[in-house]
Amino acid sequence: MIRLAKTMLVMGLMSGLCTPIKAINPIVQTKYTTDPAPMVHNDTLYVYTGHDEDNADFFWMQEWRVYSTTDMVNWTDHGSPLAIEDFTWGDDRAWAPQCVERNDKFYFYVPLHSKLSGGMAIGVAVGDTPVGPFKDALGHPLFDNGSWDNIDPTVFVDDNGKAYIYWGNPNIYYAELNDDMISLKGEVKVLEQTVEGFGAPSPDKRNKDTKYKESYVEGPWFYKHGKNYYLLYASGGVPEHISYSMSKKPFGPWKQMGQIMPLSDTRSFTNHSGITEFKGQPYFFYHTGMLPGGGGFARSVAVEPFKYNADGTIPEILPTATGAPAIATFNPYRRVEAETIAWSEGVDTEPNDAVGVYVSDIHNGDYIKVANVDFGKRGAKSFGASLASALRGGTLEVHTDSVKGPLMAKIEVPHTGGWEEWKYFENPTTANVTGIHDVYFVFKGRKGPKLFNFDYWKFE
Ligand code: FUB
Repeated sequence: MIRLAKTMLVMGLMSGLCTPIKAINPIVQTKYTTDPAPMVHNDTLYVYTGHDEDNADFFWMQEWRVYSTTDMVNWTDHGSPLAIEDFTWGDDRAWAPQCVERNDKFYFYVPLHSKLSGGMAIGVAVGDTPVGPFKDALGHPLFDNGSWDNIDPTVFVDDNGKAYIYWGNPNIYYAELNDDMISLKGEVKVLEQTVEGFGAPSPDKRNKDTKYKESYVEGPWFYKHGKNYYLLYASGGVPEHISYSMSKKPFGPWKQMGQIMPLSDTRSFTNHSGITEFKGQPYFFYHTGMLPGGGGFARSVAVEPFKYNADGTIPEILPTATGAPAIATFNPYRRVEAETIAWSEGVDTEPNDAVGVYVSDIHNGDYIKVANVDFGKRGAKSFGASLASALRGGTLEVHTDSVKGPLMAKIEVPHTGGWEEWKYFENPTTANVTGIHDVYFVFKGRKGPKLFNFDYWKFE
């Protein structure tokens, strides 16, 4: 669990703003998240991430996670639908993933350490929904030759149905995928890097005494916008910034186009990017070390909106704490998973078989913010929530506009018989709130112990 005692200060410093309350970056505060891979499906934007363990001293990563949004400010935690354990042939390093859709199936490409070869390998899992469950599609790696280069797969399905995969550190590998998305068509090739194409020659041809500013390192992100193909990548050695190359064809020739996200003090020596367009707006995803306790092995995913230049090039994008503005209001008159969060402090999430992901580790003073909630013209009459406590519970207060804003509803949570013994509690609201507000679920109780777990809520 990540305690966010200094969060607001950090966010304020990062953005230079004095209104840190508007921070949405990093987009997940309950866990350290890495290597974002966005994907839009229907009306929802999903982000697939890695997960840095607390107190790690390397990328000892064990699972991949999924988060989604429909408004760009409130993110739902879908837990971890894929982990090292799902690949019998892999044993460590759940590094940068990407999930793509084809023919109503979702193909989840991942790098992980191979027990078979002793190097890194590329695996592919398949699922029927964007949030899984996912299963190893092959029972063996998609590509495994014993090399440590095999990390960070990126896949793109072109307008003509052809699918391509790129990956690699420090070499860039590429191949075409068959229509089944789980086998390679032809040989895997190594891309010849040049100064013109990638800011530096291929690694074995680089001059040791030359500093190549934009040289390719890792984390490719391959996609098309308009008539141009793009390969974004972490560049310049360590610490990394994000650069990109463009081409008129899927396999080049590539032209290096400069930096997208220059080096800045984000406390992470890696960066990893992904781009998608959602409801007509392009978004750039990346990671920083900007949560409290964050750093090189405790990274967090962030997002910035941007606009392509008229010629298709990408402008410089700087990390901010404010991130992307809301593109829709939030409807409170339905069951909402408690793990749908614009900002939180102190809490964590956990899964169980009965209810899926829920909010856990709730202590006195912790809170969850849900942004841009539209109560309409008439307001809400009652508030209900599904809660569980193995101890003496505590109080769930609902405030508007800030942690200490007007009280709108309150539930005294008793002992329910266990941390996963859920009971639904409902009370009349204490104030008639109309219009659009940020809502804060503020948790109060005895200092020290966990108070209760929180599964979902609803206004009537
Ligand atoms: O997250 C582990 C590794 O760090 C990724 O595979 C790289 O892209 C870098 O972000």
